[in-house]
Amino acid sequence: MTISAPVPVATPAPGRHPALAATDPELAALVGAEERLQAETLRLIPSENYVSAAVLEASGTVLQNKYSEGYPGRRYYEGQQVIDQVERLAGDRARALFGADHANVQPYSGSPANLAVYLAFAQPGDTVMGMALPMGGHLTHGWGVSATGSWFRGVQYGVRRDDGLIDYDQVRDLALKERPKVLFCGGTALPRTIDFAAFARIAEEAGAVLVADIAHIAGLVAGGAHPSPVPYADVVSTTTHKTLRGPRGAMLMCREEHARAIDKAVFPGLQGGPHNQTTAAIAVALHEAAAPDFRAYAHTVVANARALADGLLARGFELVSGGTDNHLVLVDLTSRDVPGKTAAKALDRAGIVVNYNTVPFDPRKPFDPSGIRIGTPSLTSRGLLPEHMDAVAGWIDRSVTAARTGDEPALAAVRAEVAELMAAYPAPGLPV
Ligand code: DSN
Repeated sequence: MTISAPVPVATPAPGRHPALAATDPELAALVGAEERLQAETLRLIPSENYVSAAVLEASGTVLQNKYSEGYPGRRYYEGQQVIDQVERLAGDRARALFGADHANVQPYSGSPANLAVYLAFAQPGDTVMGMALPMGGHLTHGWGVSATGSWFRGVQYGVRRDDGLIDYDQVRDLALKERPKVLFCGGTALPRTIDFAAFARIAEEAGAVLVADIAHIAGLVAGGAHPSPVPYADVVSTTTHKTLRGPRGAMLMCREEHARAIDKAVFPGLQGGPHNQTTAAIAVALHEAAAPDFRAYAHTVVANARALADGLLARGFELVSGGTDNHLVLVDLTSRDVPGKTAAKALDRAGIVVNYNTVPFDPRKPFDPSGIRIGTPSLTSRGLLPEHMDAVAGWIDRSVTAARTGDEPALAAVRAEVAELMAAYPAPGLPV
């Protein structure tokens, strides 16, 4: 394997958490172990990333110490001279980056953000519509085991059996039949471009509020590597920690006409005080995402995913929808005769971190499904390029084969090769 010399992305100092080590060595050791794990492994979970050292610093500041229920200029606590500015900065940067009328940066994470959307636009028992979880949707898009599928009447669309793509005519038929109050598009295992204009036409015809959940692709949208839903959707919901590469948090953006309803639903409808240290770190991430090199990052994420998909296809893997347009690849392992969970666990032993995942029309149970889901946001943050993806596909191939035959030495050999490559590409924000 020939690998070109990497540009180091971070060289953090040793002895990184002295106060923590002195106060709680047990916890400090765990943090150190996680840092090592993140540094040494090839992390392919598409919803994960490496935040920058600046984002890490912002999320560990004394902003943590403040309570600030309410919104800038309208708080229920005094002493908000600085916090108001932090939250305004984050909101302004979100609006500027995505071109949205309004941004609420307070949701604690993606699920509370989506719950706030229901609170704003629906009553318990109302019909809501989203993509089914096993088809690539999210729990909070009305799936039965989630509050969103039990407090509301969730109707669900999927993808076509033959090509793994969304059938927009089918979505339209279902929406016109069911007349949902809220229609969600987006998901967690969708490898293809979402046609937001088509969803907007359907929502308008059906009289539904259209919510684009771009948690997975927010960084691609910000970097111009996926079309933006902002011109089409009433509300855009996103986490901030996936391709957007910020702290664990979320944002809701919407048209001006919905701003009051969304703000009221987040606070006081659903949440108490915002996590100000997270708001600050979101502001930093949005600042980073507005820089020209983030555009390059977003496009490289997609180029890497395509190259990885090609490498897997060349080795005979079956991919849902036949490939990818974005940051993720959904692999159906049925023809390899290895359950997804067995493969994911073997890959983990080989230093390659993925998650097992249902594939559309999966005959297996969600806790041991037929597929694995892999993505390129993290490895791209470490500086890997399309030229590296054939090696990654080769490691996945060898590990999946070893999973079937129980060949632990083969997994150990892959792990050593992975560690060697990762050592040459330091992780942002982690010790080298
Ligand atoms: N956001 C989901 C994921 O894609 O991992 C989990 O809810």
